[in-house]
Amino acid sequence: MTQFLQAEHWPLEFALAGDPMEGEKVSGDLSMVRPSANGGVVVALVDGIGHGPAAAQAAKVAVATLAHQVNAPVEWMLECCHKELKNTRGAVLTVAAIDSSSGTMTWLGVGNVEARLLRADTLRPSAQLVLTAGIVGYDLPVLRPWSTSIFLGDVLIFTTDGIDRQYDTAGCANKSPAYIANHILSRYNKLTDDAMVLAARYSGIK
Ligand SMILES: [Mn+2]
Repeated sequence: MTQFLQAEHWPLEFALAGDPMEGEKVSGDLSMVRPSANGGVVVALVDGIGHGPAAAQAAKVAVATLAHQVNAPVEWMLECCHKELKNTRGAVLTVAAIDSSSGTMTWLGVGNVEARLLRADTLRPSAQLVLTAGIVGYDLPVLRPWSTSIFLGDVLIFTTDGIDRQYDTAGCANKSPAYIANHILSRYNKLTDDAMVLAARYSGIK
């Protein structure tokens, strides 16, 4: 399943590729991309603990909570999710808030939703988010968001743990988000869990 989505006036184009674990009808992996104030955008990928309907329910609660907090600091988003997920299985998630006015991205992850930032300018080093162990809803660690500059054409990639974390992006930096998401899912789906890839290219405010 691959979806390519582009909303007008959003500062990025993005695509999702994902499949539930074999035997499951619903995926416990769920993404959110929403515009925020001043031409910003918030990108998140959530993995409900385990798989199946209870995992999907936890992921839905997290995404709904994030959607209400897109203008808040990312650590506040996580704290709200922690509170709202207490009556669910819990989830792991990574969120990135892009501020187009300053060209800055602030990202934060609890658990193992991996996040990388590939640079359009190959002279700039790629970045990978340092994740903190924990489960949102049960065990929230000390939250340490990181900020980095983001440039036009940079590509943000989020993957849940159904994707081999050693995935290779050689040749991907200049491809479309749909190509990148599909490429990673088709080659690196471990098939032992729900799997989802979110790829987004920062295009700035047009
Ligand atoms: Mn998982």
